[in-house]
This record gives sequence, structure tokens and C-alpha cells, in this order.
Amino acid sequence: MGSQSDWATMRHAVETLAALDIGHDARIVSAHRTPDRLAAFAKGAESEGFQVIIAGAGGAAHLPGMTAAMTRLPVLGVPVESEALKGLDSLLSIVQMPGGVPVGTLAIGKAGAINAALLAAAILALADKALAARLADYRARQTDNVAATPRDGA
Ligand code: RP5
Repeated sequence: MGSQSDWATMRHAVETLAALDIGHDARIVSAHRTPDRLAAFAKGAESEGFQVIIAGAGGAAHLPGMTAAMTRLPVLGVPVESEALKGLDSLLSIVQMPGGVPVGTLAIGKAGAINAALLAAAILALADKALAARLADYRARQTDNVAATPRDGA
């Protein structure tokens, strides 16, 4: 993520990865404030053993795109909700990549963070049958938890 301030959003990705028992690492890497750290991370991610990168950033959110420019790994972008423009700036910054360098862009905020983790899980599950089973269980539990009728105070 681009900043400590993104953690309130990006922790939902981490919690979802943990719930699926997927190995992960959370780091602060700013495209603007720590560009050398970004280059070192993105260029070294594959040899470090990462298979998918989830990049969350807000405002002029260059982190996902710059990361994608420096790695062949799949990069999933989470637009963090900004104070000034409610994350629309983040969304447009992340989603409008020029053809040739893709970033899989998720929804703004918590939903995007959760879904980035689930999409990463789906990618990894293509080559991991045990993870595919855990992902199927997760989805089944989610389905089971949807009540047929609404309750007051729920
Ligand atoms: C972006 O700027 C970060 O991803 C964050 O969403 C936003 C604001 O950062 P802070 O000023 O809160 O550190 O680079």
C-alpha cells in the first residue's frame, strides 16, 4: 500500500488472505515518497516468491501501475477512498492503464480490498487444489450466511 493511511482499507485484504490461509506480506511502498523502494520491490517481487501483488493506493494512485510496469506478476489495484474526491480520483488513476501494462482494478475501498484478496485466491487456486477447496468453502459459508428474510437490529 502507498501509505500507513491505507491500512484501514488494506487490512481487509490481509484478513481475507489470512482467512483463506494464503501466505502474504503487507508493506508500505509509496510511488511518490519512496520511489526507490517501489522499484526494488516491484523488480524483486518474483524472485522473492510473490505470485500476485495487491496494490492499494489513493489520490494520484500511481502505485499499482508503476508496480505493473516493473513486474510480470499479476497486479490487482485497490482504489483507496480519498478525502477530497471519495476515491473517484484513485479509481480513475488505477483503472485507466494504457494498453500493454494491465492492472486488474477492483472497487473503491473495503469491498475492493476484500475482492482483491478473493481474486488473488482464485488466480492462485488454478494451480493449488487445496486452496481451490478452501475458496469453495468460503463461498459456501458466505451463501449460507445470507438470511432469507430481514431482521430488525441485525
Ligand atoms: C497515496 O496518497 C496513498 O496511497 C494514500 O492513499 C494517499 C494519502 O497518503 P497520506 O498523505 O495519508 O500518507 O500515495
